[in-house]
Amino acid sequence: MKARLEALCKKSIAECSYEEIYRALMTIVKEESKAREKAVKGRKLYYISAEFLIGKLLSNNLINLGIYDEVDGLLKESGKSLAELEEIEPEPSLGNGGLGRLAACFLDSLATLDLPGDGVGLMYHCGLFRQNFRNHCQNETPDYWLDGAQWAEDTGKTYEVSLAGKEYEARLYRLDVTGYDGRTNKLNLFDLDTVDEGIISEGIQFDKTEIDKNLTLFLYPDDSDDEGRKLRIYQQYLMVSAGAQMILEECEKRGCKLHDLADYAAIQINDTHPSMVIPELIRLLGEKGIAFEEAAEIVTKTCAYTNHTILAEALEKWPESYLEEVVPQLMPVIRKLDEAVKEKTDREDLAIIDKGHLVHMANMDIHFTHSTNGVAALHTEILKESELNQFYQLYPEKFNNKTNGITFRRWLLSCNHELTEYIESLIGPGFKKDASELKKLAAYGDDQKVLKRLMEIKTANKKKFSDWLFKKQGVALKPDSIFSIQSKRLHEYKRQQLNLLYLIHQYFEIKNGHLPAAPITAVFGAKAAPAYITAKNIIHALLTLSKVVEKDPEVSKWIQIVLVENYNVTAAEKMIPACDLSEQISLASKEASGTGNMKFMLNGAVTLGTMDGANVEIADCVGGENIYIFGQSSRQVIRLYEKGDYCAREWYETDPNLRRAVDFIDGELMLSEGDEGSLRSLKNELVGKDWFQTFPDFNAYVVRKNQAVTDYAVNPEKWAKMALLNISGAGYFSSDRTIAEYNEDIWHLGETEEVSGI
Ligand code: DL6
Repeated sequence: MKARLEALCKKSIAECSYEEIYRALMTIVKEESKAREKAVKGRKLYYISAEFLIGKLLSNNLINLGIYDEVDGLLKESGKSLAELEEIEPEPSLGNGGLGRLAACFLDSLATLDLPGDGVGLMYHCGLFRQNFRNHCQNETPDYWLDGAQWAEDTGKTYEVSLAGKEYEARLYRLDVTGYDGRTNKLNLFDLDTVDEGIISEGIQFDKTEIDKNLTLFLYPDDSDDEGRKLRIYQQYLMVSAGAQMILEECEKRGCKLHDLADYAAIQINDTHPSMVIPELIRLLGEKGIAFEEAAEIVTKTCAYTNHTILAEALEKWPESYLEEVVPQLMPVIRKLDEAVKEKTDREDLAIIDKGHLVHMANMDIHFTHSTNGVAALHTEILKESELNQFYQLYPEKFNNKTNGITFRRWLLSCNHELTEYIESLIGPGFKKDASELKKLAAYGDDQKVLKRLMEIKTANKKKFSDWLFKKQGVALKPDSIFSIQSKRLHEYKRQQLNLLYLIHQYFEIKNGHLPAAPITAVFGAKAAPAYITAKNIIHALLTLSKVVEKDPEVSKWIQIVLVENYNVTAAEKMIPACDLSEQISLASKEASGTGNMKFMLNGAVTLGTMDGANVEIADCVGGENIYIFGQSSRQVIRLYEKGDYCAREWYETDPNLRRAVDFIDGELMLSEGDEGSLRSLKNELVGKDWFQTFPDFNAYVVRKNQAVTDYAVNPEKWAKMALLNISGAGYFSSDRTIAEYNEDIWHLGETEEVSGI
């Protein structure tokens, strides 16, 4: 390895700059990955997704290729460090939240399990946006992560895509996805040569009508106006049309007669963003001479759909007129699909095109794919029993659950070396390939030496995170406090505002001499969608409160509130190993699954959560005594919505503690630091609506969280045992398990051959 590196750099490692070492290592990774490419026999998966939140690649690839330790040693010998090397690597900005990170974990697991499966998506030039805080507010600027670099391989291939009657050339870029001891698959990303970052002005504003220049600039461009909504359709169609052409071309090259497409390809539609792949494939098959009915059947056999949310506003519905304008070639197909459905049933809630001329993408997905899955047991039950019950009655055989998972390579082996080594010293290396082996750790539940070492590793990780944050934001943390972390997209249903109310409550308690059992460091990582005003108001309230607390010497001894700027995969890799208490406090029934909850437990944090999403299964795996559950059940919540008589104001008026916390939001102290309009509006939103029922869960949350803080402070052995049992109970949440289930029940992927090929 040393000779190889030095030959590439043409000098000794000690003399190389980090840039030179980085480039040389990426070349070695490329060569090693190439050697693991294999041809495919039978079905290959195409996972189409608007997001792939893959994170930095180098360390993960070195681990997957089995050369991490060697490279680490070589660098150390030459006075260099892999950690510093990582600093110069750009962080790909191709995703937003759990949905995109899940897609990245799935690619890793597919390659690790030696399954043929590629990703299909878009090459965004500026990602979502870069977040910074100014005047206690979120500010957005473009995330120029690509910075002109040739980051993925230009295949030289282009596909013609017709948008609003104009032809565009979608260029195909490819990135290797190398599994842990497995095969190499590809991530296929499309882009237009004409996209021009120069049209961005004032933060992340740009002319939404200049399609040739703006099409792949941003992920999820602002859709608060008609132009923005149409731009989403433009983007989605570019992705699915180029993707569908590529898939058909690859299959035909492998000898597929298109009548047998389903024997060669399985297409997983990740949420509704890629739904247009259904009519597009039917259209393309039609061009190749296959009649509509047969084409629809082939596509139904080939495609499967994953639902990631029950939030109605996130299930896309496009006005027929927008689709007519942007993709007129698809509308005849969509209308025929709709007619086929209407021949079967006259139920309005099953129609693809409703009476208001809205096209329901999820409805099209369920009718014209062979599988619809939810992403956690509770989520799937809710889909079957209520949200999609009308579909479940029609197609019970299509519905199935695939509880999400995470790749342990990135979320343990790569982000927490100390813990990984320690686990290996206790139970051997088997858990790296077979996550269920983590169960063996439970045998050490009463071993004081092991528990002590586990807590030492946690403290070391808290210090590391604190050093990293100090470098990045100039904020110093206290590693002897309890680190409670809530990191996820900012959304009212995830209830960062409940955490805010708790912290205000604690502020009053401390002022009144009721001190918490341990100092609390409350860490948040969250981006708010730029047009989501309430989410931005919550960020503002948290930042303002952080300042108010910091300025109060009495309170700041006990509480520190920190928002990590520009939360992304790299930040998550630092935060998660440092967490004591994992905040998973969504309103029960609203979080489809969550995957942060899994990453935290795997790294020895204890969950404080509602019975929502995968928290329910986490509770099953660790046992009720190793998790802090609170709040209304999903049944209670659903019933309350059905009755429609939830009145936040009544709770506010009858609970003095709650009222005191809510009134603080736009009280004198907060107004002395923050913006009156924003704070008032947040308070009014809560008292007047509180759509995600924070108030009914407030007291239970306070009690449970205080219990956790007390256990942490007063009974460290109990705490350490809980941490250990969380790690040992995490095996089920490996994405290897999830992918094996998808393959077994939905994809049935083909074998691969040891020949370098496709
Ligand atoms: O399935 C991945 C991820 C889940 O873990 C989250 O619970 C869920 O919110 C997320 N869904 C989305 C889709 N849109 N919304 N909202 O991001 O998927």
